[in-house]
Amino acid sequence: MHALVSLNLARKYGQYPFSTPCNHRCQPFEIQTSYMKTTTIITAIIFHTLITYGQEIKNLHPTYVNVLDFSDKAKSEWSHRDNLLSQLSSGKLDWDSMTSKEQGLLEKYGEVYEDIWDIVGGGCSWYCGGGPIKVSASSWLKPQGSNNYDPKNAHDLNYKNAWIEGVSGYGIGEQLTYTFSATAPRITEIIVVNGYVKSEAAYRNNSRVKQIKVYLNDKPYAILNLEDKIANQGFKVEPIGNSERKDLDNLKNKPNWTLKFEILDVYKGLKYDDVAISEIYFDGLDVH
Ligand SMILES: [Ca+2]
Ligand SMILES: [Ca+2]
Repeated sequence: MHALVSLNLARKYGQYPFSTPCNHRCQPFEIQTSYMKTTTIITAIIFHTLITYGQEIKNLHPTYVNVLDFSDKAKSEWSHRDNLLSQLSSGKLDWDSMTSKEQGLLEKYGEVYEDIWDIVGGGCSWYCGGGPIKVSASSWLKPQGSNNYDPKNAHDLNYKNAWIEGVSGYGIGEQLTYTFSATAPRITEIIVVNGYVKSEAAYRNNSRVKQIKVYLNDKPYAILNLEDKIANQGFKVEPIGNSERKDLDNLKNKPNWTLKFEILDVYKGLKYDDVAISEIYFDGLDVH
């Protein structure tokens, strides 16, 4: 009697001997097998995703951080430089009659830069070979007085004007997109001027970017980790762009390519949740 009860209980709870032909009583074992298969598949997917993600996306820190000086003292020196250059060009002054301090000033600031806000200057640069044909953004702040915060400000080669995202909160997920023609020279360095650098107060009161995710043709490419400084922050990258450049006709027929910069994390401003980027610009190959 006891043995029969045990067998019935075993049947009821799915512990039927494996050698017995399968029927509906086998279901608990099938469910267990199915569960194991599902777990194995999910684990494989997660593992694959981690490997793929790890291979595709680089976590980059700046290879240099060159601090910028927009203080009143620096502005006064630039103004003195402008005055000296104007006297030199009009013949009122020559190099030998300048004091060593004046000569030092001209050597420090050069003559290719238009003013203190000029990023690239009129000399030879990667921009002689072109640059992005368009800069767009997912949002931007409405103009305030004579200031605007349009996406083009992120690439006007001028430190004074900034792009500021226009959504409420800290703009996580907001994006800037740079479009390049197929013939654009290749990029080996992305340089970011973080925050609204036109003044110390504008920088501190507005928010800055801590991490930017870069997409190449909409595919994740790298994460840039930015320092909280008024500076040019340079990130070296493997050449981005078209490398087959000898056949110009063929190159021209290739599609445009894009670099997208997405805000991932921020340094919070003292007053505003407006996140600013004064400039993202480039250096690279294929020029001269
Ligand atoms: Ca700018
Ligand atoms: Ca905002």
